[in-house]
Amino acid sequence: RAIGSRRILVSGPGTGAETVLREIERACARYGGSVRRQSPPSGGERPAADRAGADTAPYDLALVLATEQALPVETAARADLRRHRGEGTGTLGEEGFALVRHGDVTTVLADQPGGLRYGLFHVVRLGESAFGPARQIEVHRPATRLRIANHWDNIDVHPVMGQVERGYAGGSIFWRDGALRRDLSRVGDYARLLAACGINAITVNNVNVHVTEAHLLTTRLGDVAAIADLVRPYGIRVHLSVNFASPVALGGLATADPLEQDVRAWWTETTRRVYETIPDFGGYVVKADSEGQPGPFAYGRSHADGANVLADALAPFGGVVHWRAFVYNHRQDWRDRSTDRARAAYDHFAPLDGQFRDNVILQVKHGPLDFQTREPVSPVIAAMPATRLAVEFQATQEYTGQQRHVCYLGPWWSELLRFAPWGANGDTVADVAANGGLVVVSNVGDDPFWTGHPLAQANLYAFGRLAWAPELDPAAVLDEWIDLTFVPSATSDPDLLRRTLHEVMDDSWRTYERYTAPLGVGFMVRPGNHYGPDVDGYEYTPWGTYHFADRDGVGVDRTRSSGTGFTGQYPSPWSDRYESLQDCPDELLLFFHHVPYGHVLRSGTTVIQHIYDTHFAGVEQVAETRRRWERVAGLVDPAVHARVTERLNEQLRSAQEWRDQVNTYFYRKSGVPDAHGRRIH
Ligand code: BDP
Repeated sequence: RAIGSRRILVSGPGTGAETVLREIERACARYGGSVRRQSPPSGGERPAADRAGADTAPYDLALVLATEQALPVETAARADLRRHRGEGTGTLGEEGFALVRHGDVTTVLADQPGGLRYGLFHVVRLGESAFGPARQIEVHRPATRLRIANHWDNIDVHPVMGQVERGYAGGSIFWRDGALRRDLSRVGDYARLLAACGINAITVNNVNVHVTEAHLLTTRLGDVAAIADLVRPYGIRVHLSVNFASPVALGGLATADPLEQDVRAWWTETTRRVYETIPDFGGYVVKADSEGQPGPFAYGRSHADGANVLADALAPFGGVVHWRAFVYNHRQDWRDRSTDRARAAYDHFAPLDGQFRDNVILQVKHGPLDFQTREPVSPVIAAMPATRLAVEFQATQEYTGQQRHVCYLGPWWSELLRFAPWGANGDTVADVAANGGLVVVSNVGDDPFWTGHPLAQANLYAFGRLAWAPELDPAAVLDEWIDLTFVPSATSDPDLLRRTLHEVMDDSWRTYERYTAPLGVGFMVRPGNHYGPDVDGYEYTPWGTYHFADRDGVGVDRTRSSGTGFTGQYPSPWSDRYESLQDCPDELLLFFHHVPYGHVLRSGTTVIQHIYDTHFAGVEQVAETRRRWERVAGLVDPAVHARVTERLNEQLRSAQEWRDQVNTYFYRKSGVPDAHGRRIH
């Protein structure tokens, strides 16, 4: 609408600019318009705008997207950018852009075509307001270089895990019936979608690399190349999860010992072939010595030895290894209180700081355990100043309702990214990840709504936006997503729709927390599929995930003074805050301390009463959410409304089940009745 019959100038080198042009054509077509392409005159003739002199105005331009070099005219926008650079802004880099509005022309300037693409998506987000009154120059650059979606997809359907491990959105968008899908149209759409969120890389197979998937590195490499071709126009690079034992499994060698010359040669040659086929290949992801995956421990080598071999093979081509820090003993003796799974990543990796090559990125889960609803930040993030670190988040809602429950994770991730491990004036988690990357386990599949629960799309969007700009307010990010997804202005009551979606989603992660495991204790889920409550399900297993509830109290003593010493893995001030029973944040109390049920929280309530109160409140909030959703029945696509309604019904059922099992369990253990006399079975 804002552009009408006026002109759009897109100017920049290569396929990057072509992608932007195509996006504009699609956008115009969507609103009933069309685009007549007009190439700049060639053969020594200078572009029309240039001949005419100083500004774009005579050409009736509404929107300009150009790399600075390729801008055919000297415009006010370029002058602004120059001035801005003079003030120390520096370059915009591969992906950054500047947005300026002068008179009635909106200009996106970039150094590289990638910046034009992100600039265009920014204009789309702004909508009509990008064409409003003049505005000051805005400069946008990603805070984090690598912003990656990991897919836990298998080519074959795994007998236990299915096709997408921990996938709640149908089958894989890449693989079907043991092969690359014939119809890959969704992959192209996915690339657009990722680029629009700000994500610039993907892995296309599970971190648990089974036999079929291991061959993606060699005999099935053509499949990876086909995916890379589809996502490249959107600036998305493809990485691959590889099996550490590939030299044996694929190369027929007798060993995968990283210090063996044959093994090094195998990785070098294999990697050279990968780059021959996919010149912009991103690199490898490795889960080693973890949950049954092979690794360097089998040969008495360290994880630095293991990672460096792969890194050396990738280095000549600019590739990186994401080496996962999720290494722990999953066969521990539950009777032995001295081992603590939370300690494992730090114990394994912190001593190796400084030993990794520059192109090794240690990929650390955000918490010390495993994507629970609430965990402290992993101490590894503050322990390895000489190592590039990437922080891993989980959009696929393994432990947060499996895309049957509404759980907008933006507020949680924002809190984690802003966390300052060295205290208020020190670097944040986002700062630490700037040079390594932020990784999200994708929640996308071949489901008609992409993510099973239509509202779970917001999590992928929020990850991309926060990875680009961690300082963004997650509620504002949600607003963007609502406007882009539901186009509220197209409905009869846009305010009601927007307000309702905020009411349903803003606090949904905390609501989920209220009716599930309390105060940071975690893992009260059903073993195996991890859905629904089973308070003692993991209590006597070898997985290292315990709550130690007995008749007197609950929680894991991870203090230095009397527990596992885990608090000592944090720098000051957090090591002392977590150590102290008085100062430890309530929401993490049971992660760090074993306390009696009568222990009074900082909030003034006892632990047992807090458990009862939050569980009753959580269920009421879900019931309220369902009522609110009914109000917008006429305002959204009926199919979306119906799917969300169906999920909310299940969420309410499940929340009641959680409430009843958790409350009853603690009532029976403690014998303490609810102070408000509510019925506990
Ligand atoms: C756990 C999942 C498991 C993954 C593992 C991992 O239950 O399926 O393989 O994490 O991240 O959360 O490697």
